[in-house]
Order: sequence, then structure tokens, then C-alpha cells
Amino acid sequence: YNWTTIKEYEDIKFSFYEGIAKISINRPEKHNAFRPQTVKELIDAMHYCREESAIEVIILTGEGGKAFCSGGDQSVRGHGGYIGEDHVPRLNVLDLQKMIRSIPKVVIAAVAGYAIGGGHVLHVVCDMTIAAENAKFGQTGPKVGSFDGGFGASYLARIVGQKKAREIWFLCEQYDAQEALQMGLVNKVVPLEKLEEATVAWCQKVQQMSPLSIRMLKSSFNAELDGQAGIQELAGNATLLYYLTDEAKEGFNSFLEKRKPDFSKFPKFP
Ligand code: 2NE
Repeated sequence: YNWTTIKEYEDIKFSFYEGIAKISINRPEKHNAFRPQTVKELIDAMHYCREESAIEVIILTGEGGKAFCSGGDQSVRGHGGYIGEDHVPRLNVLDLQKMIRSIPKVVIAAVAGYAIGGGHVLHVVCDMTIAAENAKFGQTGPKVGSFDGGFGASYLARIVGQKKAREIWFLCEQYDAQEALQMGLVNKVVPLEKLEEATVAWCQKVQQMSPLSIRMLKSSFNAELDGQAGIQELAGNATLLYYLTDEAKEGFNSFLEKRKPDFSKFPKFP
């Protein structure tokens, strides 16, 4: 694939091919562990993806074939969070998780090697996951003095069930690609050398679909789980659709024309 660079970063690669954006964590020497800078860049790229209409589907992946992401970079963990150049402790990956969930485009995780700790949660919050045969999944929080009780626990439990999610967190074991497939944690397993091809093929299938339909579905799936924030997202999309109607246009046109609105001509559905 002829990926062209969208923007240069320090810790990630961000490229484009025929409507597909690929965001790839590029710290293979640390199994793609993220530091605050990495997450800042991921957030920036995800924001770009949201705003850029030429981007229809997003792939989240890791460079090197040995790891998707091994979670927070333990070497920069300090008092109260992960510490960057500004010396401020952060857990900014939580903001990234929310962005992946609420972006109105499908995000597919392409996992080769380790998806561990906070890196595991990143694939969990993606809409779909394609795993290479060498993929390894698991949480390590209770071993390394951490936990993700947000999407990392409750959403994980919605995916694999309460018993399995508790096992994943309480035992901190690693699961291979086939085990992950069996528990519904990933959608598909492919040989490592086919990972990109399989992921791009799924992107291309999604690209054939109605974007508004995909957008409504994604926010509908979220609404069921995300409480008022989920309903807000779905309702925002309902407002978007309403703004496209002549009925809504009559409302603001009447205001601008300083007259009473006439909604009588619009259909009343059963
Ligand atoms: C991923 C795993 C199991 C791989 O093991 P192995 O033996 O294949 O590789 P190795 O030698 O451990 O790792 C290769 C290099 O990557 C670094 C290692 O230190 C090593 O570097 P050198 O010693 O060769 O210089 N590396 C790997 N993961 C790293 C990390 N997360 N931070 C910094 N350096 C890392 C094995 O590497 C492993 O268990 N890694 C740690 C996984 C982990 O505990 N992650 C943090 C969980 S907490 C979290 O992510 C989190 C959260 O719980 C809540 C909110 C936000 C984040």
C-alpha cells in the first residue's frame, strides 16, 4: 500500500491511503509503551481524523511486529502519573480512550504481538480488532501497581463477560490470539504477514457503507453503555440529522426573516 505521511511526529507514525488513516505507535524498543508525549501525539492524530472528511476509517496499530502497545511507559511513571518533559504527572491515555470511542468513524485495531496493560485497553476501546497469530493479550495492573477501572474493566466485562474480565485482571495472565478469538475479545485472527492486508480489506468494506448509518450505529452502541455521555453523543447525531431537514431549516429561516415559523406543511409521522 502506498501510505503517505499525513504529519510527522516523534513517537507515532500517521499516514493515509485511499480514505484510510493509519496511526501507528512507533516505540518498538519499548514494545510501543506510551509516555505522555506519545499519547499527546495520538490525541492530535485522532483529532485530525475526526476533522478531516477525507478520512473515512482509522487503523490503530504498533510498529515492529512484536507489540501493538505494552501500556504506560513504566520508566517515566512517577508520583501521580506518567511524567513528561513538563514534569506534570498525567494519565492522558484516558482522554484518548474517550476519543476513540466517540469519533464517528470506525477504528480498527491491528494487533501484532503484545497488547498489554494500558495497551490492551486501547485495543478494547477500538470498534473492532484484528489480531496476528503472534498476538498476546492481557492486563498487568495488579502486578505493577496500577489498574484501569473505567473502559478497561467495565467495557471489557461487556465484551468478554464478568467472570472472564475478572480473571483477566485478577490473574494477569496472557492470552494468545486464538484464546482471544474464543472469548470474543478480537474479531479475526490472521497470519502476521497478512495483518495489514486483512485490516485494510475490512476498512474497505466499511468504506462501502453509508457513513451516516455507521455514525448512528457507533453512537447507538455507545449510548447503551455510556450513560448520559453516550446519550449525548447519540442525541448530537439526531440533532445533526434534524438540521438536515427542511423542517429545522424553516425554524431558523423564520427567525432570520423575522416572521412566525410555519411548520404546518411538514409531515406528522405515526
Ligand atoms: C510486554 C511484556 C510482557 C513483553 O515481555 P518480553 O520479555 O518479551 O520483553 P521485555 O524484555 O520485557 O521488553 C522489551 C523492552 O521493552 C521494555 C522493556 O523494559 C525492555 O527494554 P530493555 O530492558 O530491553 O531496555 N518495555 C516493555 N514494556 C514496557 C513498558 N510498559 N514500559 C517501559 N518499558 C517497557 C513485558 O515487556 C511487560 O510486561 N511489559 C510491561 C507491561 C506493563 O506492565 N505495562 C504497564 C501496565 S499499567 C498501564 O499501562 C496503565 C494502566 O494500568 C492504567 C492507566 C494507564 C496505563
